Amino acid sequence: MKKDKSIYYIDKANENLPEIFNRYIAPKSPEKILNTNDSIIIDLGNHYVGYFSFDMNYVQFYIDSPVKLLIKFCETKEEITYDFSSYNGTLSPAWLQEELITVDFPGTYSMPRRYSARYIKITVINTTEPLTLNNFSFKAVTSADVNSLPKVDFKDNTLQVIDDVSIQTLKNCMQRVFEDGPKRDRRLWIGDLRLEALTNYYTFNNLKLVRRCLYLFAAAKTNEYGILPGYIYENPKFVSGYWFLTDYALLFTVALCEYYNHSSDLSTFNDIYPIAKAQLESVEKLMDENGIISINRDCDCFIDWCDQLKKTTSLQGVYIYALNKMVSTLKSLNHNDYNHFNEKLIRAKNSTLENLYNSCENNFKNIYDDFQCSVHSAVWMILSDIISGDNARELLLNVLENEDSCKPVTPYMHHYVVEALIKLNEKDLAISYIKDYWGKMIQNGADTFYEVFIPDDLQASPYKDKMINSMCHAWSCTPSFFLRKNLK
Ligand code: RAM
Repeated sequence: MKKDKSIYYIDKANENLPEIFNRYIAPKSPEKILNTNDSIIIDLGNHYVGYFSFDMNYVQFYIDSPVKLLIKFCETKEEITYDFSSYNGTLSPAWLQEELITVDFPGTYSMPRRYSARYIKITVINTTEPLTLNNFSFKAVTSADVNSLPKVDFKDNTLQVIDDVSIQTLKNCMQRVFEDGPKRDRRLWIGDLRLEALTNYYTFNNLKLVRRCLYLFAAAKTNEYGILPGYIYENPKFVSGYWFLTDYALLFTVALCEYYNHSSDLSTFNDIYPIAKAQLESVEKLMDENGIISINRDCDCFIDWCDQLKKTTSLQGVYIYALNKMVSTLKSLNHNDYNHFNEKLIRAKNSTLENLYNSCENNFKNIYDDFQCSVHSAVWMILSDIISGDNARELLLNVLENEDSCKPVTPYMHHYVVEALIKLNEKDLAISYIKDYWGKMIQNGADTFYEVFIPDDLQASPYKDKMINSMCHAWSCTPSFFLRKNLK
């Protein structure tokens, strides 16, 4: 029965395969005769995702042996100088975008793989005669229709540029699915999907792509607790992911509710609702006697790439946040399950207040999180309405300023800080937060926003080597969502 249902969901996802738009970029050809060890750098003028081709020709004498070229695709200028052979990170070096190719004959050479780059460096490793390289062409691909993008005049140059870079980031991640990063991992993750979908609603508004992604997750194999995997693969065929993240599973229900609220597509909502409902109910198996969700190896939790972070309070916040979204969506639908979920919401709020909140000190230092103070827990407690008004404002400003509190690492977590500021009606603070954090990436030369950015530690990487970081990463595109929705 379950198997048939998952085939049904995959079929629905494939009915929603997006149209891919192509744009040909023809960067200038440096007029240079090249010999062994010479190299050239091609600048595409902006960050794009796509396919590269070029012409190779001999100058005077036909080249009587094959030519070896090393071709490196770089998302940033800094990457041009990296020596990939010294890479020592925890993820596979095969993600690093560099190819050693052999060109047998003069003429056009088209590289089969899709790349994510602004700069392309070509080094001649071996040639027996001088040669030229020119007629460069980069076929940029995306499922974002640029003609559907509403133009907005922010009357503020910094915000205008932040919006442009956010949109370039989102556009380059919009492919057959909402990818997390077009260099790496090139796949669909729930946490990224939720933020990309939100930003998409206020920019390209490609509903078909959101629908496709929701169906793909609906088809996924849940773990023994009934939790969805954090990611799926879909190319060349659907394969369910292997890492189960409770916060991401809960955000799936958020993404479905938001999709319905934005599109009014009731048939998709009804189709996928059983999966979303199961997420909210499955986490109950992870609750202790106080009603607090526990984290274990089989049901992990992401929240942020922050090693020292204790995550129980934040996860509890994500749970209540998801319940809240579900309850208000069911209410608007006059749905039979409204009372069922509303009761769970009331219970969850009470147990959270009782067990995680220190009302005397107005903070969430609790035994579950080893009395740790973090921006993460404050933000998720605000977003889930556990605290509000002056208490919430005081706590948030305190944890942001406090030197000892655990701070966000990824633009993903910074998104939720801004969301909390807006919820507290601190619009000016939200704008300066965006200008400060995302603006610094632009000062650092970003054409697209990064996977990880810590202004005081530019070499930071969750994978122990910055070379593997994705420098165009979907979850960082949300300034356009805030600016276009709340902060115009
Ligand atoms: C990384 C990616 C992705 C994120 C997961 C948790 O592999 O950066 O965007 O969702 O981690």
